[in-house]
Amino acid sequence: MPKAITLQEFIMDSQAEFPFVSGQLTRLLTDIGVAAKIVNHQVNRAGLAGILGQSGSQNTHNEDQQKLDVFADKTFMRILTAGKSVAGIGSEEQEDYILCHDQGKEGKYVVMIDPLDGSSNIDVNVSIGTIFSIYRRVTLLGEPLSSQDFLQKGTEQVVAGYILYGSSTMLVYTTGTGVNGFTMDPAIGEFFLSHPKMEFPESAIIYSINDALLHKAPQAVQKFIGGCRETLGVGLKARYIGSLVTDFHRNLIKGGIYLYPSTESNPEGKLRLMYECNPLAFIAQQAGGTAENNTSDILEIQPRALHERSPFYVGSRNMVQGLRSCWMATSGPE
Ligand code: AHM
Ligand code: MG
Repeated sequence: MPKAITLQEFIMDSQAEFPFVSGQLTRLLTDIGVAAKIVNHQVNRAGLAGILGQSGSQNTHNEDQQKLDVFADKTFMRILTAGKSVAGIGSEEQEDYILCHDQGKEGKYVVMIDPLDGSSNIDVNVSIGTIFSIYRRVTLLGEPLSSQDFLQKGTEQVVAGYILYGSSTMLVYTTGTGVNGFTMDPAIGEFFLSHPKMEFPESAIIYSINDALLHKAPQAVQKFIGGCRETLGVGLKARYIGSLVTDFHRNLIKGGIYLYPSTESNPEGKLRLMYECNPLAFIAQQAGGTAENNTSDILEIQPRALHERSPFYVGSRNMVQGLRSCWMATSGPE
């Protein structure tokens, strides 16, 4: 039997293979793995540890924070700010970006993170996750960070990944040379390479959308879903968990599309460009898929604000292209 490869070994081997992966990035990825283990431990104990339910506070989006949201945010912040690699962090749970090490003068990287995605599913014991991406700083080392370090296009991501706290705990990430997935062995608390070179399968079989939004979605999305429904039973299946990271992961393995559309009341949709759309768009692209909003490639959007939202259609290339044909067949983006 071949020797199992740990996450740490894989990260170290990648460092030798790809010159841009510096020692700092290796340490940063290792820190994310450590924080993931701590959050995973707490997620698994949630029902016993008195940390189910709301924390009593709201995040910057006026959404009620769950106790686990706050715990996950604090854990990632504590571990990432303690290392020397990170100059600044943008978190879905924090109003403004966080500067590390003397106004962000040290550290080559900026991290964007959704510490606990799918938090409405915590109390019902359904899979949730963490989504992250890493960018190189734009301002020179030794200078304070500025907003331009945080508002970078998705094309500038150096690493993107997610941790899925599911029936098993997985860490999936890309450094721009394919996507690899690692599964935690809970007995020893170690991630092992379990899903090398992940790619969307050629045949896509799943579409995922919150059906209650459909009548308010653009005509193109309605037309596309109408087409999917016509093939129900003979090909496609509808699946929607309500944790983006979980819906995305399933569709990556089985083939499919995830849609969170714009609506009249929320023309920008719900999902956040920097914390959710960009990282998953980069992973999708590296796995042979693609991601768009109503008008353009997600990775090409120039962000204007840290907490900017975007409609999000991500998954197998043929299905996203099918949606694009619907935009063209209707009068275009509304
Ligand atoms: P969160 O980051 O606060 O958990 O919100 C994002 C979540 C996604 O995980 C999920 O796909 C979506 O919101 C579900 O929204 P809805 O309940 O409107 O379908
Ligand atoms: Mg989220």
